[in-house]
Amino acid sequence: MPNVLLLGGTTEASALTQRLAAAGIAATLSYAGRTHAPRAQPVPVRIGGFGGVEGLATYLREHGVTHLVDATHPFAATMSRHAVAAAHEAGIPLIALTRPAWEPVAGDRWTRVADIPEAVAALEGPARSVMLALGRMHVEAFAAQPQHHYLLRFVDTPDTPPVLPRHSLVVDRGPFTVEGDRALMAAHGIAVVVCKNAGGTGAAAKLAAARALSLRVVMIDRPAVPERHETHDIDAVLRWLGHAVPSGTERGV
Ligand code: 3Y8
Ligand code: NAP
Repeated sequence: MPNVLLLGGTTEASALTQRLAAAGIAATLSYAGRTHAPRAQPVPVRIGGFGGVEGLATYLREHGVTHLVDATHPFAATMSRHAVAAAHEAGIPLIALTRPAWEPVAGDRWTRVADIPEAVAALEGPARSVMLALGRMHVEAFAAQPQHHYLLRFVDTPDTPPVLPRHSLVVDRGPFTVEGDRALMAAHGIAVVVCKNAGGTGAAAKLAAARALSLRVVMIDRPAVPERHETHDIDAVLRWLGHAVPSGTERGV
């Protein structure tokens, strides 16, 4: 019987834990511990880093993990690199459950950039209202463009106020809605939205909202992750675990 370690923190990871619990497959969901109250899960949860590749390899061996599923966010590149290395070291199979990158559609006004520093550089110019839909970890970099009024959205109330001289803060966890994001952007007179190409459904609302308001979007491309067995389909993960998925069941997210 499989004993799965699932590296989580995404909508897809949460959808997979529901399917694993329903199938009676032993699984543990792992969070880094970035948020105060992560979503409750129908499987046991562990919270905190493993202590690098060695720590994860030791965890895999000591807990008799038979399958490693990396369902982390596409920008959690360090975790994904460690997962590939530790699975190899511990001699257990790994699959990544990811979501396709977002692609621009008619009406989108995207400026694609490679990383956070390029996103900061793309904000050169006169003061505007800018929505930083990037969470908490990268806010400091934007102090290099202090002329703007920034709208920030964090999962938790920060212990110390953000360093940007002019900012408004919204504390909200996704998944978000188009109506909600559109109203938020209109209320703050947003001219530009900065976001990561997260893909998936949990954060896509802001793209549709920006399109409806004809706003510029600075879209940060994903960091590189190592070659690995990868799927976008939850049913494929269950089949990979040796679980017969009846044909015609609902598709994974
Ligand atoms: C701790 C677990 C679920 C998963 C929900 C998804 C959707 C909502 C959208 C915006 C963008 C952002 C941010 C975001 C989204 C989902 C998903 C997703 C983006 C939780 C969660 C954890 C985190 C960590 C957090 C980061 C932050 C990033 C906010 C839980 C809610 C901006 C990414 O305060 C901090 O330190 C927050 C850190 C990494 C990026 C950053 O730099 O601040 N996610 N987000 C996970 C852990 O500890 O291992 O608390 O329940 C999960 C989710 N966040 O089960 O429903 O699938 O992507 N998360 C981005 O996409 O740019 C918000 O505001 O529009
Ligand atoms: P990261 O930079 O790739 O990883 C940094 C370190 O955090 C890892 O080396 C590991 O510590 C620990 N870590 C990361 N994910 C973990 C997990 N699921 N379980 C246990 N330890 C984990 O990671 P990140 O970008 O900060 O993302 C952290 C978490 O937030 C992940 O669960 C990710 O899915 C989620 N998330 C991130 C984003 C984002 O924008 N980055 C967006 C949504 C959700 P050790 O080296 O000590 O093992």
